[in-house]
Amino acid sequence: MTAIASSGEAGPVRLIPTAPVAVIEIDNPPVNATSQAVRAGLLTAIHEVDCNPQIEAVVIACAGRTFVAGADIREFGQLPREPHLPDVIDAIEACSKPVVAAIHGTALGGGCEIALACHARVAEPGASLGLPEVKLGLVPGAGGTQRLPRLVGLEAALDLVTSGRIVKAAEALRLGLVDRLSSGDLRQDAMDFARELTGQPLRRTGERVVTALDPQEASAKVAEIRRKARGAEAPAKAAELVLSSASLPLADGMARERETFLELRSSEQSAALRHAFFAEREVTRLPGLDSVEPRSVQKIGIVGAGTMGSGIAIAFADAGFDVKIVETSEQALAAGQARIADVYDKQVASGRLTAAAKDERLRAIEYAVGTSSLSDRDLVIEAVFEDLEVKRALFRDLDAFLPPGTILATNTSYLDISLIAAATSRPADVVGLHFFSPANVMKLLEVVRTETTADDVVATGLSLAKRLRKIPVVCRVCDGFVGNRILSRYRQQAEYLLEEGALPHEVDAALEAFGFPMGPFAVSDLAGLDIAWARRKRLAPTRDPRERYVDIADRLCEAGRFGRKTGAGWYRYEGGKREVDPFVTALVEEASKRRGLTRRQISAEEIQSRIRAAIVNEACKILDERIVERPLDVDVVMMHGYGYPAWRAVPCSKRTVWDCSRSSRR
Ligand code: T1G
Repeated sequence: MTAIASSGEAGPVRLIPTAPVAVIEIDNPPVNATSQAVRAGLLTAIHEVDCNPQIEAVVIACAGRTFVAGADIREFGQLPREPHLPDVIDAIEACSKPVVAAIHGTALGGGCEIALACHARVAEPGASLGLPEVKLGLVPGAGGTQRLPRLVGLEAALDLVTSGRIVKAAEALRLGLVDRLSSGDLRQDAMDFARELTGQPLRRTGERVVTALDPQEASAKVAEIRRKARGAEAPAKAAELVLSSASLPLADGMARERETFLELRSSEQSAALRHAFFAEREVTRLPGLDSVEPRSVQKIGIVGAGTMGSGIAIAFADAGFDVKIVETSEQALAAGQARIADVYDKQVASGRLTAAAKDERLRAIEYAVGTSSLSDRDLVIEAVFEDLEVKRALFRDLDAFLPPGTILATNTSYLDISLIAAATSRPADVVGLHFFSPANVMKLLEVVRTETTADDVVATGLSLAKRLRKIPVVCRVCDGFVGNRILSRYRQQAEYLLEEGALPHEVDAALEAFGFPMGPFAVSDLAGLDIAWARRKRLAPTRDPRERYVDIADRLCEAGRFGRKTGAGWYRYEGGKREVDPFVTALVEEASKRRGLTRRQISAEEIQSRIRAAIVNEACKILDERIVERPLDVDVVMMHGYGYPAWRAVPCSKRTVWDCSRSSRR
């Protein structure tokens, strides 16, 4: 084997010159990203193939776990170094001999673009492909917006490029993105296919023609993409580039694409999204825990089959754990079992789950009345009524019979876990695992450690999160931990704005324009106002009388308006449609009068900057109190717990803090 190097020594690309079909193998762990060395090695190898008369065709394959998963994102902050990926990819397409891509794992971004430039593509059935650049605030920068429509047509290309959606091999085959699925030996199948193509006219993707969309249909699609992007720049720019593939020659389209890519790569939105990408991975590594072995956990016990308990049971069953969920009565247990079955039925009905998979998941969940059947569990998590004494009593009972080493976890949202742990003889085995509702959907998991929680228990929380395919954030005990603590400040500022002149739908609209999926008042109506009301009433005796307290939500609850579930809350819901309610407007105006405030028009910009400042201010206090180790911990909580738009420069990024300090000086 000849190791092809970019600079004389063995590099990450080697040419295996087996005749008549050679293999170019990329080996650049962990995901074969197209670093400068890979690009240089690829270019050298493809030229070698072109010049070697013994080689009649070539396969591009990757070692390790995946085909090329994209350009090396870590290089984006540096000066671009030649050879640039578009040039390497053009050389692949221009090769005088058939080039076939052998795809396993995830061919993403630049990896998908390499595959697009090959003359054919073979994929393993378990492989997936996509152009997720918009999720990094970019557009494909090496021909994706021009070659994908030439293979799959404009409609499919618009969907994939502007959403960043990743498709499995079967769908890729249906779309024409992949030519064949491998029945066994991927490389051999690709080499056989390359051999078949020898001597035939080469199928260069760039030479294909794209059928244009009707101009009205095209502009309607771009408008819809822009609306869905809620201020993110990349999707609409990507749409324009994809549409241009129907009217521009390849070289012109590529030039325009490259210009847009370079412009976005230096944008603040892309810098924020790249920070978010690496933060989501860095957050799973806690300083001081990297050498700590997590405990072995397979059998999970869940106490409480309500909304949270059922969601947690589904999350663990989906991840392949053995689950036993218990309640205090047959009736409550049956209600939980029905709730779980309903979730799976909906997934089967929507095609997201097969009936066989549903049955397998349901078989993984056992049900029982009472806690005594949990004695064989490796970890027991409670999701019972949010009351400290109820939880302390439960942990005291569990502690009496659970074997040593079993972890006791609480799903409490607010309560002091140290006090719950103190009710047991094993405080080191007690940890918070705070799921966000719906627990089987939301990615965020707050792993809450007390001063006595053992390191290996915290490490177990991190390991469980990975198996659950969730994103963990380790934090210490305080009221509301990270997410709910910031959320209460966010909501408090939103209610101050009501007293000063804004209305609920104006605050919601401003924050949805900022990029949140839903404003705070609409979210409250969805979650139910009664839950927070119960907490406010519990905390009332200890509330600081000096702190400005807005009682509008209390008055809504006193009027029986708990949100969607009662047909009215901050809004009125006629047939499920959210409508502004004059009753609420009157309540808000009356609150201003009681506060002695003259209402004023408040702009969306003021609403956005005050809410952002409230979030950042509380985040800084959390960091100052060492509730979390790093600013990125807060960023990840806000993104994955509350839908904070990552492209806006997440709460604790330098840019946000600077913006907030500047706006507070105005
Ligand atoms: N560049 C650099 N490092 C990367 C990387 C990338 N593209 N992708 C992953 N890593 C690192 C990651 O930080 C982690 O490192 C390790 O690999 C494992 O990743 C020109 C411009 C491929 C589905 O957006 O979606 O191509 O933390 O923990 O869960 O048009 O990684 O161990 O030190 O995520 O198995 C487009 C991004 C780039 C794909 C694997 N490509 N990556 O998931 O492992 S822009 C992407 C992923 C581009 C072109 C444009 C996932 C994965 P560490 P991981 P995983």
